Amino acid sequence: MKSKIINNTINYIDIIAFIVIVPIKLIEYGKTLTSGTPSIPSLVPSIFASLAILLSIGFLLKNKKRSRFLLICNVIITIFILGDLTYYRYFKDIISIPVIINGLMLGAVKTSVGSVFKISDLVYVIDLCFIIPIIYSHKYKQEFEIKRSVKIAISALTFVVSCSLNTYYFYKLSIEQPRLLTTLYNKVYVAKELGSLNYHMLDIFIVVQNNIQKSIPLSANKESAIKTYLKSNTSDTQNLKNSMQGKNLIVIQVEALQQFAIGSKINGVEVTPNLNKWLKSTMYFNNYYYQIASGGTSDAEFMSNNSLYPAPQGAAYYLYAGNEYNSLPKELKAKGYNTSALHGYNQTFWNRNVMYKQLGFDNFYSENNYNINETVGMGISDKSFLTQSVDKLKNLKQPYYAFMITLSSHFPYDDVKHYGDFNVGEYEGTLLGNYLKSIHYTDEQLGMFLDKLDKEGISKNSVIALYGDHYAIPKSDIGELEKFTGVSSMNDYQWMKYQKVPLMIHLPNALGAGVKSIASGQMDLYPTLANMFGLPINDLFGKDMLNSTKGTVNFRDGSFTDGNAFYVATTNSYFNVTTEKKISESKTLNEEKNNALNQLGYSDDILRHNLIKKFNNETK
Ligand code: GP9
Ligand code: MN
Repeated sequence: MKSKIINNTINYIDIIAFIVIVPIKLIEYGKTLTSGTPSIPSLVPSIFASLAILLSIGFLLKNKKRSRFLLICNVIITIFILGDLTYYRYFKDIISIPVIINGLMLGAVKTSVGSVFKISDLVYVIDLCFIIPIIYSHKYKQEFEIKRSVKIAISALTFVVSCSLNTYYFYKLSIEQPRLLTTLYNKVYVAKELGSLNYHMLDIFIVVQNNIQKSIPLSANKESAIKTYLKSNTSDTQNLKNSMQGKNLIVIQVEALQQFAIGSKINGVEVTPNLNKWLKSTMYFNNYYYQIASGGTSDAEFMSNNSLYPAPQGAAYYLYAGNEYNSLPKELKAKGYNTSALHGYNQTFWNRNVMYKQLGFDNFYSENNYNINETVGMGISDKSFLTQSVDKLKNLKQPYYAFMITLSSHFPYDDVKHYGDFNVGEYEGTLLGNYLKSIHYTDEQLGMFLDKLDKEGISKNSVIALYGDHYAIPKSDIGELEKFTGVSSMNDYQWMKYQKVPLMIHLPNALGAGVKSIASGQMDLYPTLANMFGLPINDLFGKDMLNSTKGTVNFRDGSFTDGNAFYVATTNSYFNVTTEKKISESKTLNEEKNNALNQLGYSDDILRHNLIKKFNNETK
């Protein structure tokens, strides 16, 4: 009797694992995405419903075949979980098929991804270590046989019930957040509400659908809606119009430089003394947000040079490197500028070698063109990069546009021995402490670089813009940011508030210097510069920050701010920016939310259908 029970338990170990262990894994994973507070009422039933669909298919198979089928499902789910967790810690997003397709890029960030992979994640594979040998060594001896017709009936019933339940949760989410499921603009929220399995199935479905969509021409109505929007997004400008024509343009994109580092002190010592000093003679945009998606640094570059939104999944630098753009370098080039990109790293990283050509950069000074005589963190030190860059700038034919990207302050900021002796006091040994050390180091090198530009007489004939590319502290380390800022238990808005990056624009003779607090983001850099340099404002989604009264910033996940209210898409909640408290959705806010989604959709269509090329051909 006892051996019969054991035998039957082993016979059905796969089903037991699928009903008990796999749901536990998915719920635990869901908790990580939501910092411990998953939306249990929808997540748990969604998980069971999606698993039940697989179970109902498996149930039709016999013993060994069923065991192996469910085991393969378990293995695939586990791979998704491990991939998602690792990816989430670094990118604050969940992995999607386009990202896997662009996996080569991930190969290049191995060190970063490696540093966010936790050994404790291996707990997710413990069950497999037991189940695999059991299933493969077990001799299936049937103690009782369920009739085929009964099997089919149970299977069909489970399938229908679980499909209906799943459909209900998908429907509920589609009502609560329209367009979320069709665009997947907020992947974390989908996984949080519907579970990882449903999210990945949806992702696969969307990839297939996207490829089909790409091959279907855009409707004339949609195309004209896009044109109408783009036309309406240009306005007559007064302030500084054409004022910088013929001047050089130097844009410095600083790795992970966040707003909260600027002006802050530790034990009375400034974290960024050089930038603090420099910003007194610059226009300082202190309400400027990064708007990147999963393309990280490349998205920041993409937006700053094109004023288009990043791709909803993957990186535009990979997915749309073959498109035509009316980019900043291309328009400056048309005005006789020499255009150069400078970044002392592997030229293929983020597909830059391909994309820079496409964007209209004449030269790309990469790792191959620098003497890698000193490395800090991920590659060439900012000190070496910036020092060698001054010499390169001196030799460029004027007027020029030089687009520079720094590297030393790259996550995980663990090359502390090279960052110098900045004392971070109580933050010593923490991620935030190490980050501040790295930024202090980069600030020192930037100070040296800016001084050299002054001494060489470059500054007086150039516009110099400097901004941070994206966040520095992953959400999983929110506690450290709370401690540093003194804001305990940050709400969703407060977290977003700390996602600002500084933008400083220095004009010759410190023209226009002062703090500008208009709500703005990386989309807005190009239109602002275009006005000063007398460039055409064609097909841009951003605004000229110096000639706009109202600032709106739309984020890739559908969040937005109009300067007064802030909508956080991940939790579908609105906040008053002044009181930092939750508010309810008004008609105007609902319209603004839809406008944001419309703009994201228009930009996506432009990328998907290479519309700028089409628009350019039409106006030729
Ligand atoms: C490397 C650098 C890093 O070239 O730009 O990109 P990131 O990992 O920050 O997206
Ligand atoms: Mn970066």
